[in-house]
Amino acid sequence: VLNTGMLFPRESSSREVKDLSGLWVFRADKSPDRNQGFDEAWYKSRLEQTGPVIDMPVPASYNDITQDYTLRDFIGWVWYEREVVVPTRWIADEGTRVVLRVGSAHYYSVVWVNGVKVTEHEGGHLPFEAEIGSLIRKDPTMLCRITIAVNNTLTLQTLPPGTIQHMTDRTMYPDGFFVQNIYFDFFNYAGIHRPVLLYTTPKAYVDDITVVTDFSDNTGLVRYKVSVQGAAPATLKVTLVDKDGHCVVSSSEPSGVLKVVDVKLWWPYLMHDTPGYLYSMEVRLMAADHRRTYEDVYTLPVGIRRVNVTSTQFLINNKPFYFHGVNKHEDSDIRGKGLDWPLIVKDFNLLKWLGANSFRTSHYPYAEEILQMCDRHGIVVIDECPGVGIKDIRSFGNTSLAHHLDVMDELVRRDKNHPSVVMWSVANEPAAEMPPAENYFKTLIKYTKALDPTRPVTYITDSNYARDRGAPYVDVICVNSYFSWYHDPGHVEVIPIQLHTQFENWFGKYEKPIIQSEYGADVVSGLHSDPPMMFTEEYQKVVLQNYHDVFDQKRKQYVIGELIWNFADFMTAQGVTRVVGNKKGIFTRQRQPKAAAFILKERYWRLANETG
Ligand code: BDP
Repeated sequence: VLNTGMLFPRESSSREVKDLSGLWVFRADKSPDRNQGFDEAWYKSRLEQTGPVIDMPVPASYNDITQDYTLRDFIGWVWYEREVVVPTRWIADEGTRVVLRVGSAHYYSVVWVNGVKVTEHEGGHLPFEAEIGSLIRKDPTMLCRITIAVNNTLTLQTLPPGTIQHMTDRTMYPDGFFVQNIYFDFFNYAGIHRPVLLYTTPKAYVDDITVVTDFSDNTGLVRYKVSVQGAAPATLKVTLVDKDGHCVVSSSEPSGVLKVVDVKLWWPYLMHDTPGYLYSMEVRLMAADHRRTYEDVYTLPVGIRRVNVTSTQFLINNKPFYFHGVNKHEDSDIRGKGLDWPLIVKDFNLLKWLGANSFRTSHYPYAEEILQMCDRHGIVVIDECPGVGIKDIRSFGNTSLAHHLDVMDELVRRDKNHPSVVMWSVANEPAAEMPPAENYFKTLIKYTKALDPTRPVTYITDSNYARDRGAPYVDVICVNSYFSWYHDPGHVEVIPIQLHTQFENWFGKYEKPIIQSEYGADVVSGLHSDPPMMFTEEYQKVVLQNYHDVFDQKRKQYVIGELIWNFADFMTAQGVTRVVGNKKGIFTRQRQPKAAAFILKERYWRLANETG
């Protein structure tokens, strides 16, 4: 289990943040074995001294930035570099820690500062960091040259898994030809996807905070634990402040329970007049070593709420919660999976327009900035790890499982304090019928529950209810189905009976609440036909209506949610079933509505009125 924290870098009276977003220098290593950069130690000098470089924005996927299709489809190491001027006051003072933090880079990263390796990290979608103060101090010029090599190769042991296939028939393929096979349906965007930051803390600092909330009558209970690094003994002051800036309770213990009288609970969007109510927990640390004293201040937003699951319901603050929401992707034109504020805010406005109260982070952890928006707006989140496409039996082996546990560890560490996150999803559509799936999911779910005993755990299945080996271990059954699309294409009349059977089978066997975690149909925006035909706006509408009729019967019993696939069209690998990407969005990739968006809007607002 990870023993250091991963608090989101926030400015405070004791901490500064320097955002390194902007232009970096870039080169893809197109040598046949992709290893020239390591052989020639490109990190030792400025990148432009070892070969040609281009401009590359950070954060962004590199794939769609240039006109070069070999870069769009590139597999292997790419090199990023940026020189930074570090404020003298950061390094003049040995009592200041300087931390380099990468929000996420896909997939494997190695980081050097001034030619010295400072860290490496496996996996996209999650942050990693290294302390670099002492290294910069060693350089008389106070230079800080950051080099990051990122490799997007996926293997059977990565998450998500993939395979590299070399085509050796020289009568058919050019020399060195190989492809990256993947088992998931979105483009394998790569590069530095989230901001790279430098931030400071004092040498003695608040390393981690864990908050678990509950309430009894009108008293809120905030169970907390603060961990401190760098010096002892420490005096701590923990203060909970409400939205108006009033201190409601405080303590000087590193752990304990704060009691909040007349608590204002954190409620989901549309369930309450003031959704997303957040207190601020200010943690003030005073510490001393033999040389001096340090003061560190970190402020964590805290939403007080409780989550429970029964055999037929999902309860938030003891009230039944019905998920009427979407599945999303981090995906847009040009920037690919790069964090983009205009897009994030637009998407939240569209969620509110729709009356959506929730989404699933299909199929990987989204940026923390997005979860912070969910906390503030009361949008409920099913937080999914990158366990998508576990289809090959070799991906159920011990190495894969060990990595999957590490990823859950990193994910829970990062997201444990978000009130919006109400459930963990450990995988999407794995081959759950294979014999090794039983032990794999049993171990994985048990481990996740040990990391966080307060949230339910699920994974998303498309297996047969009678043969799915992981379902016994989940708290909520999440089922994907595409009746009248991948099965019986063109026949919407099969939906009522097939969906009814699906629900009765799963509930009959497990007596657990069920979420329809995906359903939908592709539409090329602007295609029309009546009677409806596949790929037209009318067909998507009628598929949705047929699903909705069954949801309405079952939601009074044990169906606790419906998440459309997908919020917006998104890019995929090229293939014969994908017309420039997956078109199951109710919005286009440019976020304009298709006809079905209006059906969903009407429904979600009606559900909000009926179910809260
Ligand atoms: C589901 C997957 C999702 C796909 C969707 C589809 O979970 O990632 O994009 O099907 O095919 O099986 O549209």
